[in-house]
Amino acid sequence: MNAGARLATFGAGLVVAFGGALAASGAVVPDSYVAQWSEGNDVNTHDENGNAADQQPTAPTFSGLSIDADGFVLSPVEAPGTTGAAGDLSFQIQTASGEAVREFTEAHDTDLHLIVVRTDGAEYRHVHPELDASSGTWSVPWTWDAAGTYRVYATFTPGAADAHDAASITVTRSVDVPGDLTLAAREVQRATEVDGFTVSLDGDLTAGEPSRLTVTVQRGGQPVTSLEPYLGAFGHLVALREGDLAYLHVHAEGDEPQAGDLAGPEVGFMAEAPTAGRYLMYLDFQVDGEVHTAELVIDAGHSDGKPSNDEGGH
Ligand SMILES: [Cu+2]
Repeated sequence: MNAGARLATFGAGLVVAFGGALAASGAVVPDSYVAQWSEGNDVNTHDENGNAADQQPTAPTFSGLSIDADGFVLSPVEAPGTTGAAGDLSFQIQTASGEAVREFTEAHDTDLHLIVVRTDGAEYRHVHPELDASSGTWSVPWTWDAAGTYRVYATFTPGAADAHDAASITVTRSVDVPGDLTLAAREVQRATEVDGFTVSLDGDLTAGEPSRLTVTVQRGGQPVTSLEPYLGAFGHLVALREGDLAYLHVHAEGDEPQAGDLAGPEVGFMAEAPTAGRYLMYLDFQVDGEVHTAELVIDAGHSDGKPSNDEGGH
């Protein structure tokens, strides 16, 4: 699945539409949520009622740069050795002394989120492996479609189910897949097409500040109002910093939807870019029971008011 290669690039004119689109969206962010962001809290630590856990006021707004975090380690990743070979991708979350962790806490409808992306930002996948509780090994059926060096991110919350004030943890490793390689250049892309949907992104990332982003989903020129809940929100947005692929925490706005709720065409997110520069964004959204992934690229500007480079390109 290399959606990036066949995606049409739309004009940068959408950039300036942000103010109006936001006003029209009617998206509401609870004041408390904004306050938490202003204080620099990692809102990933919220419990199931959306209340932020009172901890880690200085937590960084990104992670996913290390094989270990908070005493948990991503084991070496087992996967097919070549492209096209069917097999499993498997790994363990281990303690620092190498013991497999077997207890996890559900977050966003699952115990562990696995993101796999090639280092150029192509070949993105977001899957939910299954845990063999007896061995502590997570696995998911796997076939590499293309050669390259991949970053594997596991995001999870360790501990028993009542540990709802625990922060989620992201650990990462690189996996090499041999073969002929064509790397993709990642240019700014504010809108894209995937599976017949047009997905556009309004809003600007500003280094060091919470930034509101609005995603709009259309099909055949018509707004899509039948977005279904997916992973505890009406869309799941992952942002990676180009250059080191640091993993940003992005949070959907609003209360967690209930089964049967529908939304759209706009979904709001809060994100904080630690630095200026380019960010690779991946939106998973669900319509009619099917999950689609839109790939978008935006630049974060400086907090001194300098605009991002989005309009000029590189
Ligand atoms: Cu996930």
